[in-house]
Amino acid sequence: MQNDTIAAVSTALSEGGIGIIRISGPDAVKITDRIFVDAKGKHPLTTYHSHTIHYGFIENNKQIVDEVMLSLMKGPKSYTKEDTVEINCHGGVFLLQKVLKLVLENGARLAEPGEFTKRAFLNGRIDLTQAEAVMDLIRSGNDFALSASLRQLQGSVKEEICDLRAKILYEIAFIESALDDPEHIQMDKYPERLSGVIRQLKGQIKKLTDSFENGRVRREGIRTVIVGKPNAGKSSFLNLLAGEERAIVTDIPGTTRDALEESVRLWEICLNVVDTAGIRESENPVEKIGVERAKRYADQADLIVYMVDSSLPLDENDEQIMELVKEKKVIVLLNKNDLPPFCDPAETERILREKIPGCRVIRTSMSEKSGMEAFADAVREMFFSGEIDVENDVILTNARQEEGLRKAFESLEMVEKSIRDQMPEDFYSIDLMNAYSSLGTIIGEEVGDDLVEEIFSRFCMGK
Ligand SMILES: Nc1nc2c(ncn2[C@@H]2O[C@H](COP(=O)(O)OP(=O)(O)OP(=O)(O)O)[C@@H](O)[C@H]2O)c(=O)[nH]1
Ligand SMILES: [Mg+2]
Repeated sequence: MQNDTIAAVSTALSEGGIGIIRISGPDAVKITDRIFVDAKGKHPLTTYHSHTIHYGFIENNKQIVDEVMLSLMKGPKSYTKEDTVEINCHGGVFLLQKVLKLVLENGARLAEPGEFTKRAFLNGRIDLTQAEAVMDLIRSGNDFALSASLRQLQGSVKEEICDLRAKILYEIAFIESALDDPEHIQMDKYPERLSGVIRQLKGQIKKLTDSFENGRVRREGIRTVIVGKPNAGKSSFLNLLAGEERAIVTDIPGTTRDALEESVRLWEICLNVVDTAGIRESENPVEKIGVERAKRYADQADLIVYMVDSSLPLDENDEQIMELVKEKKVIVLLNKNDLPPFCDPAETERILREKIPGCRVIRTSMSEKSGMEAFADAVREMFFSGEIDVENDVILTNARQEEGLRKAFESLEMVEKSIRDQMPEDFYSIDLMNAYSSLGTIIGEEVGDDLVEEIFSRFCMGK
């Protein structure tokens, strides 16, 4: 336990409704008691029970500084496991700073960035994975990152890693005891059995590593790829989403040649939108490359926006596109509905739904900027219903964690090699031990002090 008491403003410093000052450490109650009075002007803080909230005032030399609500959480049942007091002030940067200054003058020290979370970690309240999740939570720009962070906080990564480590430890223990007591523990068939275990462990690690990739995608947003024939209005759509003239728009079919990426926010959801070259048979070598690239992007998309010019008939190029995207999550935009349609839009819709099962169809006009709300609603609905959710397993969101997994994987491959080369059993345990400690770095067991410092110094102030 740390023996000093720290304090910081733990909400964003803005002219918001309320702001919170958090105080943690052995003297948290004593310090706050000096400046907090209840409605009767008494200093009752030391008589309050833990986990209670109180109305009162922050006072300085008998002058009221602010009217506050105060929460009291005595350790170990607090975030840091220490005595913690939170003062909910009325806000305003100036007032918050004034109250904080009073707290510091009365014996607390200003917390370093991330120091509350660091204490939570050092006091065993959370592991390193969870601590990093808090940091991501603070920073996360959108709700996907938020849900991933929240689940990490609940320790899903930790559980998975602990499970892996327990299995490895079992094998190490088995080998060690067999070497100690060869008369009673048989090793005859052991290499075969160990191979099986290693294969399974590698599979488990591989899954975690893959989820890292998804975690990255999540932070960046849903990979959304706009496809369609030339001139359908794809680049116009990107520009409308982006709110600026990102892509060149002309009435010449084949304007866009290269893929163009843009990050777009739809309320709480972040899309990573790629505008691509219009797909059609072409002899032009540059356009051909663009079309190939468009197809590749489409293949990797979480969400396809298929742009159709509804003033023109569906043709063989559309056939090709429908074939390309039929297994994807697709929103079809029947665009240019300011123009007379080529045929009854209902008929076009019917064909599209038949060719792309489960697709959604929205009528839009880029020139009149209509249909954008309906598009946003469709994306939200698909996301929140889980339809375009790539997240199903544990999600890793951090490069250091991935590094630990990679090393563990390599160590397990070394064990496999030793088995193949018929090396003596103690060779297995060396690499198993390495795998064990690499995995440990992910959850903060086996971490050097400097690494701990590094991670926590990246935290925001007051968390
Ligand atoms: N009337 C009308 N014209 C539109 C609409 N959307 C786009 N256009 C026009 O259609 C032409 C092509 O638009 P773009 O956005 O460049 O189409 P694109 O799909 O990116 O075309 P390529 O890059 O060639 O594949 C431009 O002249 C736009 O102004 C619409 O909703 N209504
Ligand atoms: Mg274009």
